[in-house]
Amino acid sequence: MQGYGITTLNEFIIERQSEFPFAKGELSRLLHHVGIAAKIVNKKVNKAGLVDILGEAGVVNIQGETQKKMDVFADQQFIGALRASGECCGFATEENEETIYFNDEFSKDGKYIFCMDPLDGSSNIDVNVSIGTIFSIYRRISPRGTTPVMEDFLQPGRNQVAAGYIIYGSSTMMMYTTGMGVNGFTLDTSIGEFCLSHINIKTPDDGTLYSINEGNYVHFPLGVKKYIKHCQEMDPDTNRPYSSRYIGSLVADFHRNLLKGGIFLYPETAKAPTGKLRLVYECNPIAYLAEQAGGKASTGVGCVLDIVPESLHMRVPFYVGSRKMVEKVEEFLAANKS
Ligand code: AHM
Ligand code: MG
Repeated sequence: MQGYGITTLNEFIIERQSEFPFAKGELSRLLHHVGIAAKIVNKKVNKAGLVDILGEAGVVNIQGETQKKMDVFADQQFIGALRASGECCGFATEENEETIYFNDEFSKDGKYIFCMDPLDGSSNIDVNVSIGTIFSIYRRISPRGTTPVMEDFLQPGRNQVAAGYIIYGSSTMMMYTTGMGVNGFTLDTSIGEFCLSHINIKTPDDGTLYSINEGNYVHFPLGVKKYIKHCQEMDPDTNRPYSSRYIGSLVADFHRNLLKGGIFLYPETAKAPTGKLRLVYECNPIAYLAEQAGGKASTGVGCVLDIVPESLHMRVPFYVGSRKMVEKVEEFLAANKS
């Protein structure tokens, strides 16, 4: 579609493939299929408000299937599309306790592991607030042609070969990185294509937005409490007080802060003593994007991407966004150990 003055996601993926020596097109095909699944899920998400009006929810449809919950639908769409690509040998998702793989030769030959949160922030669907899909891709460690093993899934975030998210918002966008910067594509619904709209995104080194669920304030570590006060204090030199912005959808909160400059915080709380967000398919992909855009992601004591996951659904405290803001909260945490 370049002749028309736009670059589609597929054009871009193919162009970029030549930057990787020895690339055989497998990752390109995989990303292409992510784009297809994203369009299908987008269509469904946009219909969410109509479901009740049309009387679809919970009833048996014409094929005899019961209407599925939106996050289960998204999960199945992505797994289905990526299985069809033949490039993935295994999946780990928020919707499934165990890893998923298929026992056919085609799937076993896949080179990649795909981890995702198919519909993050799904409690926001019913109220027309932005939600997202987060994904992370690893090269398998086990030999091709065999069934994937747990070590394939429990790799540190540094090993990611690609990561990204799709935000279903006032427009639908896909942002992804393959380790050479972050690029963003906006879905043009009139032609049904993701079109390059944000090239090589760099997040501001410092920002004026902080995003945290302050309802949990009394349970936060002392360092976080003090950091929040720091954000609220007056200091014209550093543009404080900062503004508080919290949607409660990680993708939407991160996306805004990435473009405008800010920090997202989800510390440990009484209800979530090791944090709420999942390392493998929420924090790692977002951390990789943040670093690729010049930002930073921390657990408060170290880099998110360096952690070797202990289990598929492991949770960690998560601080991500503009580099200087993340470093500042780390300073507060180090100086106020409880
Ligand atoms: P989910 O995976 O069950 O949707 O939960 C993850 C979401 C994130 O999108 C968001 O950052 C966080 O939960 C909000 O949690 P809280 O409601 O505790 O502020
Ligand atoms: Mg989630």
